[in-house]
Amino acid sequence: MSETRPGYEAWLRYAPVADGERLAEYRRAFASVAFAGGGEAFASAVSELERGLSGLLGIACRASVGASAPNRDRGPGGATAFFGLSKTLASSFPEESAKADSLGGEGFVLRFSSASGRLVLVSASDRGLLYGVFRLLSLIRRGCALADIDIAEAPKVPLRMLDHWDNIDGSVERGYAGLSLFFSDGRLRADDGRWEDYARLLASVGINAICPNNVNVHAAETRLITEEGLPSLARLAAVLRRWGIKLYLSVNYASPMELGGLGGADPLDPAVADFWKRRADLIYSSIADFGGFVVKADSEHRPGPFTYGRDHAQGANMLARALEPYGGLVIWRCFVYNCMQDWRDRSIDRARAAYDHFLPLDGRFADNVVLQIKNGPVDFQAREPVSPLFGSLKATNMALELQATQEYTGQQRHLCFLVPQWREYLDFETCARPGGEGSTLKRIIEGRVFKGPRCAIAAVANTGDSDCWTGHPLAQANLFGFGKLAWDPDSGSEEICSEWIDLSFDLDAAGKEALASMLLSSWRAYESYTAPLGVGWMVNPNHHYGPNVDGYEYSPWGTYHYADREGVGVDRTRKTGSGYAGQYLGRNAETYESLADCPDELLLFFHHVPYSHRLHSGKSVIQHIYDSHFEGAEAAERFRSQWDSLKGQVDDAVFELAAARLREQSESAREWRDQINTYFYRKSGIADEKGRKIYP
Ligand code: GCV
Repeated sequence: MSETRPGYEAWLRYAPVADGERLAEYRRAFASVAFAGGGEAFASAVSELERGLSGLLGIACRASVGASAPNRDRGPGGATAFFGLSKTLASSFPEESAKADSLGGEGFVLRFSSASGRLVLVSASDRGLLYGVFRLLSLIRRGCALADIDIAEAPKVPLRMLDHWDNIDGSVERGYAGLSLFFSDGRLRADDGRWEDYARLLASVGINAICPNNVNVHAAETRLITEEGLPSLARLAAVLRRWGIKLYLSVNYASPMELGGLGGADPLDPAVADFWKRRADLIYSSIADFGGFVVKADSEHRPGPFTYGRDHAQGANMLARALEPYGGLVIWRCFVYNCMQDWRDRSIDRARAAYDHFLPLDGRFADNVVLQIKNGPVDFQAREPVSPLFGSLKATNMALELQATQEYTGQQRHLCFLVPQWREYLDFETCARPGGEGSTLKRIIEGRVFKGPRCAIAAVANTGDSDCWTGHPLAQANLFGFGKLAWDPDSGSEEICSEWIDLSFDLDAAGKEALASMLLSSWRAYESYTAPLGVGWMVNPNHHYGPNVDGYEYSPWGTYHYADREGVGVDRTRKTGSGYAGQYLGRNAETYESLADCPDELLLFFHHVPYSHRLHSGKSVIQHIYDSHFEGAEAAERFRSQWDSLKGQVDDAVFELAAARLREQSESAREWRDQINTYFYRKSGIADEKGRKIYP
């Protein structure tokens, strides 16, 4: 299937190793391969190794598979590479097996011994074995010397999830990569092999859970958890299971009414609790390892417990009790705010909402409830501060929700590599611990600061049925990068970027450098030609693509910039504004509150300032707006020529596809530049110091 679909293999290309010496070394190491173990993902690990070695080394690896310990000795009948579960390899490789056991269910030990010439991969589980095989294949693809292979690792975040916003008619809310991979025409699609390929791709970067349907659960999707919907979902779950991925579902909070014929969905009504208990029994009778529910309640017109005068702890805990006997989770979203705000009413600040709703409930959620919190307080803008719920919630399981689908970051028509943005969020020090150190966002979602075992990271998926999965071939880097960061939130942007490039393309050194430079500068470029200094929005309403400075200014959505002839920005200080800055802890509250200390890139998120206000950079706000918009548009133009320099080194169809998108990006960036610059020139009447063309 892949041959006819440009970009389909993504980073699992397994293109032949070119270095002859290395090739010979690898071929020797895999002359005879022994596998020992079992489990759902075990067969996937075996087949992936065979597939990978055939592509990379051109050898048909003769994996001998058995449930018992293979013969460790070399020589006739002995193997050169051993892959197995710790319980089966314990007698042959005691040290590696003990280490693997200490790493838990998803960890692995991968080691080559130069003395014996043997390679061993051990894990306590079949899933860990699968992750180890993918790691080994990526090392081979990148030309790593066998003698350097000595890895013992486990994922740092237990639940690593992709949330699809797919509707059962096949459309995808905020989807920019074609139609749904899962649904079409009101039902689950027939599996044409793509689910398996998708699951492989996700497993290769350690993703271990997906939710296939939109958090906005409409009438038809509500029926997924019925006798008619579940058998087909069980088909999907079976494919995912082979790749260590659990299936979750978004559910409609009003299901007791829509499916159960009840008069309401009050979480304290025993009939409602009973409805969900019976529903859980039904679901688990079809999908024994079902992950749980994702719930968007009392948000953007979705039903929820507020209707019954109940709070979200009562709502979530009622569902949690139904899933608890099966080990299921309730992933309860904190994206709760008033979307019917009167723009005239300056006392309401949407940014405050999640904290105001959820902080008072800290400690009241059941153990199998995880609160899923968007990275920022508003909605996945190019730049937002980290949600102040992180650090403030101390007795609640938390999931960080990122958005890989580029709703507000160019809709996969613009190149915007989001890993550097996510890195900044993950490194944010929440100041939750006394002394204000040791409580970064990454440590919180690893479960190392507060309540932990169920902490999670999730991204809204950027995939669909487009040939290359992500619409824009270079947007694959965001999917790859999300998996890598979820596995290890300390991974660096440069390292993720260069690994993705190495695995996905065959570029010479200059080509690698050009592509890395494009990717690594793309988020800041996007930020600089769109809404300035953290103020956000300024996009066309509804579809959110392209500039429209006042598009949301007089709307009910709570997304304003308050530009007038004197200045721009939202006063969120305690002293004179909405008080949002006070939701942060310790020095963060002080920093954001203070006009003098607030970082430039978030200035207009926290303060309303005159255009003449001096930034830390030394520029006035208006000059920054002009400069950044000229520079951003220039960067987008530069991306085109950088990409052009790769012609001939990249598959033609992939090259053309990306080239067309980069052309569109540079045109769109010019439009952003001119609309934003003209708007602020007209408002302020202040000319560009550098005398560049600003349309009057
Ligand atoms: C799924 C934003 C998006 C909506 C999305 C919502 C959410 O408002 O524009 O499309 O709905 O976030 O995260 O629930």
